[in-house]
Amino acid sequence: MRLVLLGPPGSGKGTQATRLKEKLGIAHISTGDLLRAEVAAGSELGKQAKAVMDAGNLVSDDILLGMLRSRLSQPDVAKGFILDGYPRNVAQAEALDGVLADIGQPLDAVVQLDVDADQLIERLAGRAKEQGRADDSPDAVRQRLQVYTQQTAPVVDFYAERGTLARLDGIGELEEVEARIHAVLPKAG
Ligand code: B4P
Repeated sequence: MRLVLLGPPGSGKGTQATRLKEKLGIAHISTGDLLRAEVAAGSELGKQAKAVMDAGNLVSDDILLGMLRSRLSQPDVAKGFILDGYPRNVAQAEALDGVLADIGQPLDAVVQLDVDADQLIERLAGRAKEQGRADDSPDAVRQRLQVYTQQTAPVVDFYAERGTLARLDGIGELEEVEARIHAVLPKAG
């Protein structure tokens, strides 16, 4: 299974990808986690990315594409993967097509988690209290939502036009949202 999870910040992409990874036995590739690992390691890339992320903006497409290519070349990806947080603009969606064509691993499904802005703001405020992530501050969240509307929402149309998109209600108990995702995934075999 090769799956892309789309949705605004706080829609539960990371939360659901973690659950699906266990059930489906496939790799979970979160570009947010990859970037945070670079920041934590204090690498040059991490230093460049930190200020951009903390302000709620997107890190450059070139950096992301390099990270993605390298992650997709690892052996665990052969069993399948859930891509969480990528693509975040149409240029990234087009780049992803190219990378997946190169490795002969086209997507099986694209799932969009729909959650309204009030609920997103509430969830991210909750996480800000629990985890203190700099990009969950009210200013950064406002910016992330704006970036989503301007740059990431067109990615939903990109996949809808190809007929590969399933749009789901991302509000509800974690188990309910997960069941909705399983229901739209193509059955193996
Ligand atoms: P991400 O790490 O992708 O952050 P996110 O959009 O906030 O996460 P997600 O939607 O996964 O929310 P989660 O499940 O955690 O990106 C962070 C930053 O990295 C970006 O702003 C950008 O700067 C950079 N970046 C990443 N990818 C990039 C790319 N491709 N290009 C450029 N830059 C990139 O859930 C959030 C909260 O909601 C949690 O507290 C969770 O417990 C709660 N929650 C989840 N499901 C719930 C439910 N059903 N009910 C109630 N609460 C729920």
